Amino acid sequence: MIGIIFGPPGSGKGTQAARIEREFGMSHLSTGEILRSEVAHGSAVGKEAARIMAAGDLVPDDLIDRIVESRLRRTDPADSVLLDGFPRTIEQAKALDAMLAELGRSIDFVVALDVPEPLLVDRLLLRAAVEGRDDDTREAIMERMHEYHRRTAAVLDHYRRSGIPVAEVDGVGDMDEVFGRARRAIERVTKPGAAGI
Ligand code: B4P
Repeated sequence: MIGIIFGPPGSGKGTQAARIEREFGMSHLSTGEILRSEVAHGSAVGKEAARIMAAGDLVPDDLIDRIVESRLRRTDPADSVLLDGFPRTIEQAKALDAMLAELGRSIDFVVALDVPEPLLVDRLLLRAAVEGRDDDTREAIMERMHEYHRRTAAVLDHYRRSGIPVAEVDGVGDMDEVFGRARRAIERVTKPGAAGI
């Protein structure tokens, strides 16, 4: 099974992905986490990505596509994978379609978290105060929101047009409440005889 957790910055993708991973026995592949680890290790990829991420911009598609492709190729075909933070552009979505076609796999569901923008900004500013992430400054947050509307939001339509089940889940409420909604949406697809989400 291949799933995608989708949503704007601060919508709870990483938070919900950890819970979905445990509940459904999926491996979690977060491009944001991979990039932050490359930055922390000072690798060539990390050096290229650090400045872009701190400004709230998207790192180049070809770099991200290579990272995801190499991880997917190392995954056992029988393993379920949850993609978090990827794809973030139509180009990445098309690259993913090609990678999965080559591996004989396909996307089973997309869970899209819906949270109003003022709440997203509050959550990220709160995280800035706790964790001090380089891209959680007010300026970078506003740029991430802008990039989301400009380049990422259209990815959902790509999947709707492809006939892949897309579940829009209300991401407002406590983390367990949001997880309950996401879990029910995924179960509708993964349980035999389900009508889809
Ligand atoms: P990500 O790591 O994906 O960062 P994000 O969009 O902010 O999501 P994140 O998972 O961190 O936030 P979450 O909603 O879980 O990407 C970081 C950067 O990497 C990008 O800006 C970009 O530069 C680069 N990048 C990554 N993937 C890329 C790609 N494919 N292409 C190009 N560039 C890419 O949580 C946010 C906060 O809200 C947390 O503090 C959490 O505790 C809190 N929260 C979660 N759920 C909550 C709830 N229900 N109630 C209250 N608070 C909640």
